[in-house]
Amino acid sequence: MSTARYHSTEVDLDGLYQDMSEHNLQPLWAMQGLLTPEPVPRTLPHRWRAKHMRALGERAGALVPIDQGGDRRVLACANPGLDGAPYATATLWAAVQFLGPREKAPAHRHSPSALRFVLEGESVWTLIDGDPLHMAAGDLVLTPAWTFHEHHNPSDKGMLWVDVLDLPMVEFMESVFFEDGPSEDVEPKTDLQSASEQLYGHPGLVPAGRAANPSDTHSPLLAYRWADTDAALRQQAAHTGQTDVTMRFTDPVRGGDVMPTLRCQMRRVTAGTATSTHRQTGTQVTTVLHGSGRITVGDQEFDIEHGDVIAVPSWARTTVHADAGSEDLDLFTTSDAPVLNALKLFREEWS
Ligand code: GTQ
Ligand code: FE2
Repeated sequence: MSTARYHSTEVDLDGLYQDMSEHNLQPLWAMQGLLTPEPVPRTLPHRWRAKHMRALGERAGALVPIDQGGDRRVLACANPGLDGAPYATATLWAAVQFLGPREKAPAHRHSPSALRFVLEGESVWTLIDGDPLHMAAGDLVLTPAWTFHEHHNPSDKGMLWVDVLDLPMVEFMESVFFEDGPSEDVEPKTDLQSASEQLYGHPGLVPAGRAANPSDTHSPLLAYRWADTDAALRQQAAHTGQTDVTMRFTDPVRGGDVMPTLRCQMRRVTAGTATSTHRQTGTQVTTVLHGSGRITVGDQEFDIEHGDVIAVPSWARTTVHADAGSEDLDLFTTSDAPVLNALKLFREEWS
């Protein structure tokens, strides 16, 4: 493997480029598209349709038992701009995970941070460092970096959710670590409330004298329940009279985002209305929980409905239309904004 060889019609210069390439050196003066006036994303605007993912997931369920086909029945959203990489955007992994009746995805941990956003069902428990977290439609469940996690479905109904991970960022920083968990065959505890929610799940209250672990950089609250998110959106809309409202999921102890690399927000667009246009640096992945409509991302327009996943490239303008005569459009979005913020790269614009 050697580096790119630059060319010139001038014989001396061409010879210089040839010799430079032999020493793996390149001339900045001949490069183009390096310091661009604005971001030039490789990520393309894209929509993965729920109906396709569901049909293919069901086929995988029949063909790939979880114990044989690997640990997790996950269909990764692969952005067509990323040369075949299994990434939804340049910075975010997004996937749909299926867990059939009585299936279990075994314990493991990894340096990338993860979250699950539940599309359907209410039969799965995910254990985060042993703490059992129930998963039901509309819930957000965090799997912070390096926490052990495993998924159990003790029911006779299948279940489906969206995973988002910061894996592309961690891979880019050449810092991926993975470890299998101890394989025990004990049935997990299935308390209806996790320890994390018992301690940190009360609005405006955190346990005094029980400082969150100072080495933790993530929210000690690991589940954000749909009933709370729904009420917050409904009341924000009622109070402000706005037809486009957003709630950000935050760390109840430190304030700020739920995990160091990932920002999570839920947006509600009233049926029959359109939003103004927005763009931000960094990439986003959006999942449709309720309603239907259209989203314009850059120069693409996509019809969207429950379960669809949409990739938004950096600095691409987005506008949302919620269908009239349908439910309000509820959109769950994960972005890399905390990372861009920390690096002073975050910009956003409404128009
Ligand atoms: O459920 O633990 O989509 O480790 C990718 C990697 C899900 C998981 C993914 C994972 C998981
Ligand atoms: Fe995992």
